[in-house]
Formats: sequence, C-alpha cells, structure tokens
Amino acid sequence: MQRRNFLSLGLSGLFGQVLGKSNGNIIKNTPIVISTWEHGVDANKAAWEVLSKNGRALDAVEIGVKVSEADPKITTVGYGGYPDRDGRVTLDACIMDEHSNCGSVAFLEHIMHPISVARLVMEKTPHVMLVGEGALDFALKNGFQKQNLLTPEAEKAWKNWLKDAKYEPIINFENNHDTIGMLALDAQGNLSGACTTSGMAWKMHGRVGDSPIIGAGLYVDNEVGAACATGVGEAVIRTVGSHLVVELMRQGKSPEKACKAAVERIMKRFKGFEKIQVGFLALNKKGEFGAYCIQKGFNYAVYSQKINNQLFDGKSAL
Ligand code: SD4
Repeated sequence: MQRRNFLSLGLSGLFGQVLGKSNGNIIKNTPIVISTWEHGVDANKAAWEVLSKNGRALDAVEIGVKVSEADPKITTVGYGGYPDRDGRVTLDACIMDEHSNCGSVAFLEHIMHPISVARLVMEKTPHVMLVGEGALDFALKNGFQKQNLLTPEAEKAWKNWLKDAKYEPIINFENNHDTIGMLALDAQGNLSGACTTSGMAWKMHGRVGDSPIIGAGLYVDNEVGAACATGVGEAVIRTVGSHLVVELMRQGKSPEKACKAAVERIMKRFKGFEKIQVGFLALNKKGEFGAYCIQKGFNYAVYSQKINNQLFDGKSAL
C-alpha cells in the first residue's frame, strides 16, 4: 500500500481497503460516492453530507466537485487550474442525473463553478451544451460572478512553461491531482455523475477535452450504472469511453472489468498509448465499483457506510 493511502486511512479504512480488494470491489453499498484522484477525498466528504441524509445523488455530485473547483491548490480543476498556452484558464464540465437529463459547459472562462452552470443548462434550457462566450453570458445572466481564475502560482507555472513551450502532457499530472469525476448512488437507488476540469495544461486556446462531453468524460444510465474518465481526453473521445464502460456493464461485466475492456480498446486504437494516461471509474446500480487505467498511479476515493472515504489504487494495464 502506498504511504499516502496508509496515512489517510486509519484502522477502519485499512479494514475497508482489505475488504474492498479481497472482494474485487464488489461490496453492496448504498448510498455510495466515488471520485477520481486524491482530491476526491475532500470532495467525497461534501457529497457524503448530502447522501447520508438521504439526499439526491445529483445534489451530492454537484456539491462534491465544487470543493475541488474552489480549491486553488488543485491546478487541474476550476480556480487555480493551469491555463492554456495563451495563459487563459478555460473550463469544461458536465453533469447527468437518473432521468438521463444532462447539461454541459465547455471552453468557459471566468466562472469558478462550471459544474453549477452545467446543471443550470440541464435544468433551465432546452439544450445540453453551451460553450465559450455563450456559456459565460448564460452564467452571468443567472447570477454567477465573473472572476479571475488565474492564480499567481498558475501564472508563474505558465511563464515557466513558456520558456520551452512544448506541449507534452505529463502522465498523472501534478502528483495525482487531476480532473475530478464523481459518481454517486443515493439511498433511493438513483445514480448521478459530475465531471469538471481545467483540461490539459498548456492546451491550444479553444481546445475542449472529453470532460464536458456526455458519453466521453461521463455517462449515467440509471438502469445499469455510471462511469467517468480522467486522462488524455482525445483518447477518451475517440472511444466514447464512459458510454462504452456503461454499455459493457449492461452486458454483464463488473465495473472493473468494464473499465479494463475500455482501457484495452484505447490501447488497441490509440498509437502512442504508452505515453499517456487514461483512467476509468465505474459504479453500478448495486453499488459495486471499480476502476482501471493505462499507467500505474491512478487512484480514487470511496465513501459509503462501510468504506470510510478511503483511497484505492486503480489496477493498470502497464
Ligand atoms: C481533458 N480529461 O481535458 C481531461 C484532463 C484530465 O486527468 O482528465 N486529466 O482531456
């Protein structure tokens, strides 16, 4: 077990980790929330506040990922996110509920909580997706404040990057702080999911990744399960990864096996997969969860009555 896991677990966590792994992550668990990477632990705490009071999974995932969006230390999501090659922070996010309602924003600037704008797109418009200026106008008209999201630290990192200005995405960027994807199953047995990111650091201005694309970065089917993705979005979009994971669960695969098959699909189709990371996380209708990724180092946080908000290491192909 890695040191950070050990430190964050405590005794009940350790028990849960063994339990989780020895059963191949097939613990019946309702409600439950799972989310990508180590910062998922703090996000899960906020989501659990909702779920443990019999709240709706949709509210839980929105409230949960907002924690990461507002944290300036997380340089891959929301405020404090690293900018594109022109020094502009542009955000992508989407949300999906148990009725297959979904909302999304992409290439959105100046708004700290793109996930809440995505939810409003879902609830207040006839559309699924708003981008760029249109998404910003919509947010401002609905009471969101315009903010500078480029922190001094992120600006410094960008200026440093400009010296070479090479676009070479780093595997497991920033010590396991990356896009947050969160999936929840509530006490009523309903699933929802959310995904939010500042995208790949130093991307071209205007680039949109998988995270706001329903089916790629996130997919929820309340009859079957939910899945989300992290890593190089271009590879995820090409395989419509999260939708693929859900469809594989529909065919009877466990969450982990479904994620593994989706990762293998990417490795078969994506030249140069050895140099990139993609990780999938999945939760089915029974509260079983699992993950799989290309490279070692992907982890995810799980919070339920039985599992005390602990980190699991995703199994990897390489
Ligand atoms: C993107 N998938 O914009 C996001 C980035 C990410 O872990 O998830 N990094 O392509």
